[in-house]
Amino acid sequence: ENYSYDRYHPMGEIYQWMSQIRENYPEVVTQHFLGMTYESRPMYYLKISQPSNNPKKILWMDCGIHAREWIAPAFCQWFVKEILQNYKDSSRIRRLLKNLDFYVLPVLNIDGYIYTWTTDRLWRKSRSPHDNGTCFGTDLNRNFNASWCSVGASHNCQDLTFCGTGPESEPETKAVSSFIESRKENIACFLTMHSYGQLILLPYGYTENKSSNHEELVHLEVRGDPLGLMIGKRKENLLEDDDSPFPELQVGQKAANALKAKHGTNYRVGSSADILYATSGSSRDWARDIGIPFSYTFELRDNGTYGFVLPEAQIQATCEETMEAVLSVLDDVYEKYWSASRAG
Ligand code: 0X9
Ligand code: ZN
Repeated sequence: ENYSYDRYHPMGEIYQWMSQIRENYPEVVTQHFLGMTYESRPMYYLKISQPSNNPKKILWMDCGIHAREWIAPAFCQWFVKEILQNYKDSSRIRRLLKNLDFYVLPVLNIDGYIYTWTTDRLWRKSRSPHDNGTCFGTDLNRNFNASWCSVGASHNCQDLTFCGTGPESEPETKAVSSFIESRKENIACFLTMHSYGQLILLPYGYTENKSSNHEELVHLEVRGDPLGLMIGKRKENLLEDDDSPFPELQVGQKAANALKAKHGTNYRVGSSADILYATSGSSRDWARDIGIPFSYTFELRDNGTYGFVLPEAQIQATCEETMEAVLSVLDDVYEKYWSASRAG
């Protein structure tokens, strides 16, 4: 109720916030255990769900895979708050919740996040020990099973981009990937929130040579399309207009426009390898590889003035504009899956 969403919060307060939210909104929110961190802390996600007769899809959103990117967990909490405060009155949010359940993991890298509060504000990785305890931490966004440790990642534990001892070697990665894998047929949208850089990034980071549109089609064909909504449409798009930008790009660009309309903040949109740098083992590429259609990495404010240490005075505006972008993506996900097939 009186939680300050324009402040950063230590992990203990975020755990309390989750309990409070679930108690305040029992009819829409449930809290679920996902797994344990290396240091044996429980990982929970919140599920926001409304009863509906429609076959629902899932939005997955995680924040704080990188410990020092504090604005990301702040956004996950903001997002949950906004949805809960508005779902009764906002027809836009009601429409989304009729068709989508929201799964929100506010802090993925809990051990690292705590370490940034207690010891080293700029810590990035997890906290598992390696090389006989001489160095610590895996970059969890290099630890997924997507062209693991091939580019933009390191086998040396001293490095910021240490990929771990194998794909999914870290318990935090494993917890997320097992869960996503078990629900993948139903996940329509995968969003992973980072900072900084003001970017909306789409697959791929590990190669410049894979067209996401064609890949998506292949995956949908392989795994089937139980609702019968995607394959035909995508094929049609591809045949009719095959030099148009990929839908992921259009959807991302529209989201960046919606974001900018709020406070004037400029974002760039593109594939990771094209507009940022090559990375392997990222969660977003992995999500795409297992067939999740709308997969994005968001890099929130700023552009380097404060970097990871974004002042609390910017939390509200950052979250407000990011909310616009995320809702824009979700509106498009809704359009792709439901509205055309239902005549409005
Ligand atoms: O390097 C990263 O993991 C992300 N940047 S950050 O400054 N937040 O660490 C970018 C990840 C982009 N995603 C992929 N390349 N897959
Ligand atoms: Zn990051």
